Amino acid sequence: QPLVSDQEKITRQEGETQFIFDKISSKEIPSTVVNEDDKVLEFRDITPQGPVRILIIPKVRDGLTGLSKAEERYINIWGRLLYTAKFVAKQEGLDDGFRMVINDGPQGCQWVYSIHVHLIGGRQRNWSPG
Ligand code: DGP
Repeated sequence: QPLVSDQEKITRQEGETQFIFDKISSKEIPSTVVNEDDKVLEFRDITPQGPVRILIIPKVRDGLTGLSKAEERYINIWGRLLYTAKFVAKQEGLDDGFRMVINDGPQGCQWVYSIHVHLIGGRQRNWSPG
């Protein structure tokens, strides 16, 4: 069973990276939603790279494109993304642990310039990530 639909992949190719998650948040672009409330949305990453790959985004991001652009007033948004991971991890059965990743800028391999955190789990990881 694929984690994401073909329709979602096609839509992604046509999208703009800075706004793609805004469209996912507004449901203009379909995604496989794991959970949501009034502040955050969690959905499965389109890239099939492991058993559990989830993206956590804020419903309101205030134009913020990445961690390097953050200012103090965004602390609550970032805190909410990280705190949310605890509940998603439990829901996904990641009782033995998981990893959180934030990519920033070209050297950090950021692809989508709209704030998000990765929740990665479901198999043993190594350190350092390389
Ligand atoms: P990064 O910017 O490097 O943190 O990576 C962004 C992630 O977003 C990448 O792992 C693939 C995922 N992604 C990109 N476009 C879409 C999309 O349209 N739908 C979903 N579900 N995931 C996407």
